[in-house]
Amino acid sequence: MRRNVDPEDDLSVTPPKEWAAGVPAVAHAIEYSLAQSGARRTALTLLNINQVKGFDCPGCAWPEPNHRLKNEYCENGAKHINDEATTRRVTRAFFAEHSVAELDTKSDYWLNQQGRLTEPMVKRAGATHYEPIAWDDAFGLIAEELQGLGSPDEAMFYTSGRVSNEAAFLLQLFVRAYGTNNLPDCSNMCHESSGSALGETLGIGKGSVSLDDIYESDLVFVVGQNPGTNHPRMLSALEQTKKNGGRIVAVNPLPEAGLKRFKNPQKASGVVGRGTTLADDFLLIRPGGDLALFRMLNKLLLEAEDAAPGTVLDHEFIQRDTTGFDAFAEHARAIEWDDVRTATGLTREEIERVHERVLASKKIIVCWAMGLTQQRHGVPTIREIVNFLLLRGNLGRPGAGVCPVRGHSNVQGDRTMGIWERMPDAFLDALGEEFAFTPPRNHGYDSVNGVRAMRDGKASVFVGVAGNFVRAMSDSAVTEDALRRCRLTVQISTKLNRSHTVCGETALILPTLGRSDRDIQATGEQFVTVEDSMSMVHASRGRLEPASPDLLSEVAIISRLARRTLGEGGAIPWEDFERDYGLIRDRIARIIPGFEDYNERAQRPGGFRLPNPVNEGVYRTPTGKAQFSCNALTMLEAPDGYLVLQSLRSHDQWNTIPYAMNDRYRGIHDARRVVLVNPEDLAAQGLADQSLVDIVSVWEDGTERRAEGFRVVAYPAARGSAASYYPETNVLVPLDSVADVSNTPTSKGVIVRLEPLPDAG
Ligand SMILES: Nc1nc2c(c(=O)[nH]1)N[C@H]1C(S)=C(S)[C@@H](COP(=O)(O)OP(=O)(O)OC[C@H]3O[C@@H](n4cnc5c(=O)[nH]c(N)nc54)[C@H](O)[C@@H]3O)O[C@H]1N2
Ligand SMILES: Nc1nc2c(c(=O)[nH]1)N[C@H]1C(S)=C(S)[C@@H](COP(=O)(O)OP(=O)(O)OC[C@H]3O[C@@H](n4cnc5c(=O)[nH]c(N)nc54)[C@H](O)[C@@H]3O)O[C@H]1N2
Ligand code: SF4
Ligand SMILES: [Mo]
Repeated sequence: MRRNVDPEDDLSVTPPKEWAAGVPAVAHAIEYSLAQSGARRTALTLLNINQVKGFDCPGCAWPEPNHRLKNEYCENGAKHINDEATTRRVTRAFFAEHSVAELDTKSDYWLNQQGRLTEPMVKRAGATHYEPIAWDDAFGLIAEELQGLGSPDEAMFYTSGRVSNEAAFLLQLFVRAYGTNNLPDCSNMCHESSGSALGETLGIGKGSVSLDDIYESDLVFVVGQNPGTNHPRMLSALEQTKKNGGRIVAVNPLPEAGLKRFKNPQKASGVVGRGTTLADDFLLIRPGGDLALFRMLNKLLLEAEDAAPGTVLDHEFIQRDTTGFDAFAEHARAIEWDDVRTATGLTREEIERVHERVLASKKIIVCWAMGLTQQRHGVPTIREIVNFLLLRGNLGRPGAGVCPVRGHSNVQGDRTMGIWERMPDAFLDALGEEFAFTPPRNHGYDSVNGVRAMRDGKASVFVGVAGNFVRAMSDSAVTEDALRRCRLTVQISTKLNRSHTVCGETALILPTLGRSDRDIQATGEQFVTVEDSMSMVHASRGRLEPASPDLLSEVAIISRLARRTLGEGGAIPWEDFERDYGLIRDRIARIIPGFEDYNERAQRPGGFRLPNPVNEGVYRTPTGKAQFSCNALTMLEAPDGYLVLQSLRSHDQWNTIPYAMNDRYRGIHDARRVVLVNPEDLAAQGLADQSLVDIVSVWEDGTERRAEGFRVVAYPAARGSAASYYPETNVLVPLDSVADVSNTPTSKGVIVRLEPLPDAG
């Protein structure tokens, strides 16, 4: 399981940074760009990121402001785009030289550094190497496998959130016309808990706020999120909040630099000055303590209302827009300070200070990301946050609302387009009517159930559209074994990754255009569209010469595969869709609400915003109201000698792909196999700073999982917690360790012990 780390770890540690961004950030990005793509291409790519006539940044889902500057990107956006725009190439000669077994010993870093994929490749059953295959033969091979299955439910089609709306719409259409809802996606491992909790309580699984709301807010909570690394331009928005007099509360077990102070690289003051202090309060919470925190904040609000009736709660809103208040209020009052202290590790004073801020604020927004969603009780935690906002009517008005900050640049759009194993009947009805077929109704596999199905022999064909499923999923050993059991695995990818080396009996690599590549079809140059975290939909146009003349676009690959699998002449005009993406958008406009005049509106500067009914006081819940809920207190309890491990992102990686071995803001250099632990916890365990350990996780059924050879680093993290990078630590997350309701792997809540090793270094 352990693969070479390349380059070898050579750890050095400096004190964690107190601020994020500024000139070093930009300089680091340019350095990476030049190494990957040379000066001219670098200039061309950077000039086009997030420009009205350019392409959408393939990084995160944070929205672009309406008034765009010349350099409307961050350090990490520049790194992502240049990783795609690299001039390095993986050719047939490369695959002839390296066997699959040899490639499988290489690190994730090394695989990615080989460059862009250039032509379709096949690994035939029993073969040791990938060899070239013509596009038509590749489609024929997949079609034959799909047609030969006992049931369409024996195949699954994974999507990662970089896929455009057009490709995503075609994919789900193909998969449903073929006969299954097996559409697992990266959302299952990401914001599924947000979708579940918001869907239940507000009737729509999306955020309700816009960028203007962030600017206008009196108080923004940033919970379980590290924007300095993962949504860097969110810091510019928070800077604006502060400038307008708003306040920020950060809740996190790590004192993340980006939440503390920000030096804006787009402003002269950010380059030379001290920057803006962001978090007014920083709650260094124990992992998994957020449910207890928000329950206590809610109890304090109820008590404040008791003390001064009519002054604290928004009775009119509660009366008009919500249901379930009485039961909630009774339940909320039952929480005790002792339990909150144990669950959160926070003092009463810290929480009461935040409560005072809440009382002083008329417009509150709560932002969150993986620190909440990847906990076992992520769904009830987010429901409790909804309770918190409902109490004072912080929904559907300017400066207030829910803000799950989404990950991949189009992960939200993919869901809107129907990439979900459980799309509602209204969508399936409309789809079936438009294209004259009967979509299947039984729910498909999500990511966790997909692995179970492959493991148990119930599914044997895996098709991945973007992403790196085998490294993204939990329980690496189990997931790898499951994929190896498949008859056929197909990966539609831009770059080499582990999902190409851990593959089925027969395996295909289908190389495709990236966001930045020019996309020319029979009717001319095409654009695609994406939806950001705040429901803005807009066009994205590739500008660069494609990495190879043999690449097909995702739309072309899916259309041709559909024609081969389903046969010619059905009611779905696949060939026309491939020729003119505008025709795909016309169909989307006909069946998905909010997309009227799609082709025209997508091309306006900034695009258009999809309506969120919550902002009109409309709740698509069974009661037609926003739902208060009662959420039992759950906390993560590690036995003596154990810690709660979270697996997170370093500053120099994009999900499963390390770009370099550094995590600058946290002061980690030239190493990834590190685990950050509070010095007092290290002392209690008799471990010296920078000593070598295995991380061992224990699961309820008594099984143990091991990640070998990590250096402990004394770090000012919350007591009882540990942090280490993903994907190296995915081996520790049991497949059955999932969030209640959402089935999301609990990547942020793994109970582990650290076993000292004799130190060779
Ligand atoms: N540069 C870069 N940008 C990215 C990505 C990337 O890999 N690289 N990935 C993209 C994707 S797909 C996503 S989903 C987002 C992810 O964005 P984030 O959610 O910011 O990503 P993580 O690195 O997983 O960080 C989780 C944060 O939650 C905190 N945390 C962990 N457990 C808890 C807890 O129990 N309670 C609280 N309050 N906090 C907790 C951690 O300390 C950390 O600060 O980023 C997107 N943007
Ligand atoms: N332990 C742990 N596990 C986690 C997480 C965690 O925090 N901890 N986070 C989870 C989260 S939030 C997510 S979203 C998943 C991420 O899971 P994925 O989305 O599956 O993984 P990525 O690393 O983003 O995928 C990178 C690959 O995508 C391909 N690619 C890039 N751009 C394109 C493109 O434009 N088109 C195509 N076709 N392919 C492209 C490249 O080949 C590249 O190698 O991981 C999850 N897993
Ligand atoms: S904040 Fe996200 S979307 Fe914006 S430039 Fe940076 S990585 Fe790209
Ligand atoms: Mo994500």
